[in-house]
Amino acid sequence: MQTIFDTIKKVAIKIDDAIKTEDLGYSDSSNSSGEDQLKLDVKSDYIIEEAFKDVTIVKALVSEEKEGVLKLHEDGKYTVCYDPLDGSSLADVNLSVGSIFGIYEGELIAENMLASAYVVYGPRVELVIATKGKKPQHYRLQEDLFNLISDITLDERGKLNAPGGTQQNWSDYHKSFIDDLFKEGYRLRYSGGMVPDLHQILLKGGGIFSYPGTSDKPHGKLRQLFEVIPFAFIFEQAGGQGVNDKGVRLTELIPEHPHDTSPCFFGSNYEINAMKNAYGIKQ
Ligand code: P6P
Repeated sequence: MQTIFDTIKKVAIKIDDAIKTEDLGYSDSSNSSGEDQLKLDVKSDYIIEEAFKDVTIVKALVSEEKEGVLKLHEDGKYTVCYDPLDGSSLADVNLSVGSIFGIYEGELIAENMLASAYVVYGPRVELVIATKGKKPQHYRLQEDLFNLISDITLDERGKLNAPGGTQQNWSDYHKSFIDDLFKEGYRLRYSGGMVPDLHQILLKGGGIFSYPGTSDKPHGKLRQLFEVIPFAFIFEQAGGQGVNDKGVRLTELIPEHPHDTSPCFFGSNYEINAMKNAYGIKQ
């Protein structure tokens, strides 16, 4: 597995360089979800695909930017599912963006995830890696080396509230849940980039990020394989929770299609339990 993490480190340096030096315009293509692709989306996907081609323990790649499965090595053990540049449109207003990786063995279902990782491209390039049974590890790129900064542990209760989705399309009970958190003094921290928004909650001790089912997106917006399950794995390893709108652990999801989405809530225990109460979920 270490070879996979080392490859992610190499990819992170190349994508960070591309963000800083390449054209931020739109390509003439769209991704498998029908979203217009930035040239950076295509370039980041290419960088990752090229980097993993020589990693013989990787059986296949599945990218958020493409349909289907790219078979690499017949005798490989792991499948790497990734979002090459999540929130890429934020790069052209100079906000942080990220890459997300889920490492699976066998069928692409949440319980087969062995590790996940994400990279934040911001004022610094930072990397978080989570493996089963260990606290997530936080690294920072310093002179082309990723140095270990610390393990990540969420407090039982935090102070940050990152409410995603279009507010006019929230359910009444979701709106009152979010409003109640603000009445308790939570601070709004939402950039529109899942990776930096969740990174901030993880590093600042806790809180909650929510992207609920809404009237325009009843199954949420964020993809199970590439975004939701990898972060749920990290939040659970950090002592928090990741659940859907029924209170089901996102690390138990069984995607029917590689691009399935899910309503998602990631946070410390206090906030997730408050969400379950607001959603009428028995605890
Ligand atoms: P909204 C970025 O496009 C993204 O996929 C995530 O990074 C982010 O959390 C979410 O969408 C933002 O969506 O609807 O709040 O703009």
